[in-house]
Amino acid sequence: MELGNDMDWAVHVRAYPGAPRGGDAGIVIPAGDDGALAVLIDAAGHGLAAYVVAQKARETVYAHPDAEPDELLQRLDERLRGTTGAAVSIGRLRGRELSFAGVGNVQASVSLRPLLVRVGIVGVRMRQPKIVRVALEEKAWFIMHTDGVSSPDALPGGSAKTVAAALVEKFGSMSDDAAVLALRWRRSAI
Ligand SMILES: [Mn+2]
Repeated sequence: MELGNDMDWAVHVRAYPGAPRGGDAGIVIPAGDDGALAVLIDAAGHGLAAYVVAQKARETVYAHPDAEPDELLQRLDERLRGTTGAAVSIGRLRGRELSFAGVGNVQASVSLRPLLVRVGIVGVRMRQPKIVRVALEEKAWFIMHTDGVSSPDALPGGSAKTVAAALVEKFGSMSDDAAVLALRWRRSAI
């Protein structure tokens, strides 16, 4: 399977209006030509305090770019102990296979079909994360969004950058940080 650089992805974050920084953070780390790690973080609260927690989470993700979603959640749970914690959802893409796990209220979907996230707060109270495996077909969108964005009932056309920005604009709350991560394969494997 040759997917090359045909992954299209973007993260769009809008901090709580008036706050220069917030607790929502999205990360995509490409893995070779046919995969990626995608993480969306919503640290509890907003503003600078939440930003500091999100930065700790971000460092942990970059320190373990090859980790599976459940293992990475465990590492984040350890790293965020003593903080107010975060909701975190993680997708590991290998070719067409997407492995997903999430704890807390960062929702995820493939083609608008929700993926299961577990109740909890990473760093505060977390049960063993559960991996869900689904296929990510050509042009199908893997979308994650924080709870400052309500679940979309339809997806706009266009690139990942356009889609992520449009979802924050249309479904984002003005009383919380709002973030969307959008990722898809642009075309079929050769
Ligand atoms: Mn939030």
